[in-house]
Amino acid sequence: MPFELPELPYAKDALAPHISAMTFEFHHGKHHRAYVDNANKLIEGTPHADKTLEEVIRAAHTDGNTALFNNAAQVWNHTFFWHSMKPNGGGAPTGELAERINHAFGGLEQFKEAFKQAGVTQFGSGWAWLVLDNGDLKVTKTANADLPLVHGQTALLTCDVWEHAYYLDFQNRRPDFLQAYLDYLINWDFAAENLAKATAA
Ligand code: MN3
Repeated sequence: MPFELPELPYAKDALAPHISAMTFEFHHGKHHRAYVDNANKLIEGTPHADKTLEEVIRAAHTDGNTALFNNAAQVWNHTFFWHSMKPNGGGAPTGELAERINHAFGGLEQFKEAFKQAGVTQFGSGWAWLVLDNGDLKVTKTANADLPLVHGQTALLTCDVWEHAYYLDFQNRRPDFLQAYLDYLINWDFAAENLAKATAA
């Protein structure tokens, strides 16, 4: 079954003024769609055609199939990124996630600083992540399409720091984009769901 471009989990103007409808028109409508279309072209008629997206990502990584890995991983990364944000996001985590954030980073403000630093210092294109790694929460960054799935980690949240993610709204000010993500957009409910799934397994 070919992969499909998932709908955004909110209206494309729902995260304005931080992320504009225009950004979503390009980022979801053009960039994300292109990754879906390219991945589908690369799996058509191959043994990958019947695999899940995660299976394709792992296989392409193992096989060193860079074109397929990049496109399939970017399909996954973008879907995960849309859910990592919500209208009226931000605020603070609660419950077990809040306890784990405090334990791992010393507090919410320290987490936000570490996450922002990861995003700002990712040279060129990539992603900042909150992950579960061997039972511990960590902030990481990856280049280009790389993702926690192939590093034995479970992703809890991500922010896209490719220029196409923020240039229309923030121009070159990547730190301001990351600050807006952390203060107004971050979806702690999604992170808590991902943590619950990972720790129940
Ligand atoms: Mn992107």
